[in-house]
Amino acid sequence: MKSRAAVAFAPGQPLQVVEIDVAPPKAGEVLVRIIATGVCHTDAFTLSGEDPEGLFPAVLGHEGAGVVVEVGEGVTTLQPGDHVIPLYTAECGKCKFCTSGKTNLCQAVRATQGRGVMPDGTSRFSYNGEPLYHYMGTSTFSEYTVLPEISLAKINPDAPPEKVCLLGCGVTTGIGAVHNTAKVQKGDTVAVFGLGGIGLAVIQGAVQAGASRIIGVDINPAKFELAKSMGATDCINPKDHERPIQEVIVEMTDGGVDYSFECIGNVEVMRSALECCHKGWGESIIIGVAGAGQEIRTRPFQLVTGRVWRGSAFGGVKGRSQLPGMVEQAMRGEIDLDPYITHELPLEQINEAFDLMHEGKSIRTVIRF
Ligand code: NAD
Ligand code: AHE
Ligand code: ZN
Ligand code: ZN
Repeated sequence: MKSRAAVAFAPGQPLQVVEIDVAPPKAGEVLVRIIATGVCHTDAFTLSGEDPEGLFPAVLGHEGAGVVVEVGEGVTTLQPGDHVIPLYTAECGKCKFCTSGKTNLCQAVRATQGRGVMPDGTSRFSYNGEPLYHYMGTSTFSEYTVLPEISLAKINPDAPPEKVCLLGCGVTTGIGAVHNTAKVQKGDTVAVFGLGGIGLAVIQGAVQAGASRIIGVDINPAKFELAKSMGATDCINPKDHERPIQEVIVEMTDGGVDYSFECIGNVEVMRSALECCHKGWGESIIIGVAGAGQEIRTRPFQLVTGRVWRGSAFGGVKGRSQLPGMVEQAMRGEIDLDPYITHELPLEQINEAFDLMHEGKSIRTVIRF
């Protein structure tokens, strides 16, 4: 079938909105009509050419919501008409990872996903007869996309797709990192580096957890007002200080925070985030994604003296079993999605969403098909 899609033909170039061909779902696969998709910094990261797994030409996008159109042979848990959120972290329920009880990082389709193809090694997308790569197993920048059954969470059909699409990545990642990865408790102190969609979701999660102090850090002071309205108790700009920002935070908090979160993808900031943690127990969670060849560093003494470095993908959330419940939370108002949506655009203007992000003017632009 034909589908309107924003295609990344080459790194560093704007997307091109064209009509592509989408092949029907094979066994175990599902054809989905995407209703809305957010644009996450990770899409921009891959488009920039910095992603070691980046492939071109590809249909990017991984923060969507839509409706099942057709199911392939053997699909039992979904049927046409079901409302779904695509999952870049699948949940097969059977692999060593799914059954470990220790991680959400299902590996059932991860290898082929990273190679831009479906589990059988082929693509369902083509343009002028040439195959296009899938992206993160989701490719939500296409009106029609094909996913493995295990990469779809079935959600309440009354949930508004143009809002709950943000649970496909950003909001779930931030809130989940607070509850599942850090396990922030009432009274804990928190520092959040980067006040974009992910950082704001960390703030929302920290408020839910009852954190006593939430320090937002960003080099763009235009982000402070929204961060404060969502629950940041303090906002600081590293550019306003001559000392390293970790020293400022350690002084503000009588020795450092209980938990910090890096929501930027900057390896220097990752160091600051670790080193602003309290001696003996402070934990720093890396959420930001850094480019090819980048490495983190600190003095090992930082770890010897009790600070902990962790990472979090999709907030540690198991998509098929836990995301539908988060959609219900959003419908009850326990997760507020409205503050994140600063802009809405049609697919034809998707490049403006990337511009707004790079200019620091948006939190999330939601693209409607
Ligand atoms: P964003 O662009 O909306 O926000 C990033 C923020 O960081 C901006 O407010 C920017 O001003 C700020 N910033 C940039 N450089 C800074 C610096 N040196 N010091 C302080 N602040 C700085 O991005 P986003 O969509 O919120 O994504 C944030 C990061 O999280 C990206 O790296 C993205 O790839 C990653 N991410 C990871 C996961 C995961 O599962 N681990 C999920 C989603 C996004
Ligand atoms: N492809 C990159 C890594 C990208 C990455 O870390 N992705 C996050 C999700 S970002 C969503 O906005 C993630 O879930 N990682 C775990 C995984 O299995 O990909 C690289 O460095 O190669
Ligand atoms: Zn994302
Ligand atoms: Zn699995």
